[in-house]
Amino acid sequence: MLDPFGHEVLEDPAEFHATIREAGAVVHLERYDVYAMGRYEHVHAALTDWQGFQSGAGVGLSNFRYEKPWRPPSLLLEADPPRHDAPRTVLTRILGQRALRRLRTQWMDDASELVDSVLAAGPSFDVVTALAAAFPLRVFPDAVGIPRDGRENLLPYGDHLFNAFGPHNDLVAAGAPRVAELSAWVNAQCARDVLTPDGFGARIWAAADHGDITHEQAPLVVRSLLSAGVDTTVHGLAAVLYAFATTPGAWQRLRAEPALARVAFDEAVRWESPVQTFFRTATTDIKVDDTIVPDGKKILMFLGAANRDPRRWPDPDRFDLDRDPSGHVGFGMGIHQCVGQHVARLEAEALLTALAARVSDITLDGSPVRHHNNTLRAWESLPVRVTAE
Ligand code: OW4
Repeated sequence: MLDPFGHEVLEDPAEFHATIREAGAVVHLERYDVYAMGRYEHVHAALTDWQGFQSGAGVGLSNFRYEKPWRPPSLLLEADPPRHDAPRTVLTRILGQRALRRLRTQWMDDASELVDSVLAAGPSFDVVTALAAAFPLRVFPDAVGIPRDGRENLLPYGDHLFNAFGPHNDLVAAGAPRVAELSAWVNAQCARDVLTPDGFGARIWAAADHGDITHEQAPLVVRSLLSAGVDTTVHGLAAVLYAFATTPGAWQRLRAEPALARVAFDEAVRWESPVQTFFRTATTDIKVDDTIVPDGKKILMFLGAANRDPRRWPDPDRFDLDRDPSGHVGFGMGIHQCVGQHVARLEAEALLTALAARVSDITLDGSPVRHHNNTLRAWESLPVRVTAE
């Protein structure tokens, strides 16, 4: 069997995903001694069963029962109830749709300004750097409230973090030299006195004052925003822009009905699954179909395979604005489901709306280049040509 974290699969996982789905509900991968799932039904069931499939032993390959984590575990991602719940409740409120209302106008204006400046430089550009990365980096760090200096560290930190959920392969080794420096910078941005008084970060500290979490927990909750909030949205936006550049008629459809921007983004998250995989750990011997997953073993859930499982999705490889993508597991499912998804959707809506108002066509203009990461499905470069009005 191929290495799910090898370059061949990272370049194009489709065939490997089909093999995993066809092999059964759950299949033992000898190379890593983990149990893999690729069918929607079973991935969904494992994500929902937080008591049987825990996160507290880590959601990467490394098993915190036996191995020391490379950084203090996330209070959200790498925790189980009851400890998970207080930080989760705090972030749910701070990142909820109601709380985001005050950002909406500003982000729509920011997106328009960014798109105008990109178009002013000409009709051909790399949509990853020019838009998919530029827009989140323009709005999200300000919304958290971190200083301007050092923001170039956010993407490399996230890239390494998402590599570190996988095995210790060449990708992790390549990131290792900068880990100490990047972690020190990220951790320093979580302190109360460096955060602006009106951002998500300040609200997390205010929740500590209010007694909802402890003051010791506050910086780690801020760290979750800086860990999970940048690379994910960059690659999610790249995915939806790639979908539009390669799906005949899709852009015209969005132009005719700009309110489709949000469902387009969700369909792209289903279709590309920017977060491809997460692990869980069996808390007891668990029977899945005819296989016993032994207590303490890691379960590798292929979100990307589940999101294209033909048992669940008609014509799954098609980016289709007429389907209802809700129920996809690209944001996870259950108690850990992406707490920042409304932020991501708002970023996507702002960027797509601004682009649709000014661009009548978008096509590839050269060969796209994948960025390989142990967890993320990503683009290094996506050259496009647009027709501006
Ligand atoms: C996808 C996620 C990813 C990476 C880090 C964290 C969360 C965190 N969610 O909480 O640090």
